[in-house]
Amino acid sequence: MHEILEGIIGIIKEGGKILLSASSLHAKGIAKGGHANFVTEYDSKIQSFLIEKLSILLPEANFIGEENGLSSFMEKDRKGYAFVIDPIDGTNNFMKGYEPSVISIGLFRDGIPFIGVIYNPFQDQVYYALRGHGAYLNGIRIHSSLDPLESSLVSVGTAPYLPELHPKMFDLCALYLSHGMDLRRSGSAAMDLCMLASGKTGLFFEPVLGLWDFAAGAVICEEAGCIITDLDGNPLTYDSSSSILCVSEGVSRGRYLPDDLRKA
Ligand code: 2AM
Ligand code: CA
Repeated sequence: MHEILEGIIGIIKEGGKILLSASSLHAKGIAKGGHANFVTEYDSKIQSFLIEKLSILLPEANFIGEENGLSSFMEKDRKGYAFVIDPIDGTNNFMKGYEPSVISIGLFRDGIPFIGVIYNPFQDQVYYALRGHGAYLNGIRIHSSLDPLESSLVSVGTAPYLPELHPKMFDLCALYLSHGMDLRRSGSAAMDLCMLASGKTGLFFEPVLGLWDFAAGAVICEEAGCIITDLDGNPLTYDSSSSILCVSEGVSRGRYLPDDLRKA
């Protein structure tokens, strides 16, 4: 499986070059047809590239992804291998030239993600993990922070596309701002999970995320000593969208669930 992991890392880095070339075109104002079309074009371009290369690497794998009507999780994906890919995570950042935007690739075996690879091409940073073998950033082992919640940064995903969730999201922001050190908002859930795995933050939450937003990051976080659940503390089922609450090893040693903090 280490060979498959190495293969995915090579492919994601090539995909990152496409993402970077798009952002430099963008910076020069060459793109025509508006932001949304530009992004759609690059989402599709990167996704097609990834599918082509990953299919050669592991021909028996299915694909689940955000773009171009790829399947959502189906019964067939519970058996064997399935790649869960997000060609550009942080789409709004990409549209605005606000970094980072990343590529995320998770590999499932029998319905559970066991390889996660996330590439931030702007800083040439590849985060990866193979279940049971630790988490790494550019070849160097990473571990989540041992700090408790009160001295940890908390990152939030705002679920901007679902206004009905905003009151709940702001309520959680207030709760974690009062129990943590401060709040951060990156715009990419995959990157938020990498920041947690590498010890920069202590807790990340978002009211709803797609499977492709968190699948790869979940493996990386768990291998870095984090605990990942939904916002009620239930284990993830990895078959659909979910709320996400992920904490570092240090934060996991104290109270951190919203209901527990409200009672405290
Ligand atoms: P994207 O950039 O690939 O769209 C931002 O809050 C995070 O939520 C990003 O990781 C973003 O992924 C993700 N996101 C955007 N639209 C979403 C949707 N409709 N459902 C779930 N997650 C979404
Ligand atoms: Ca995404």
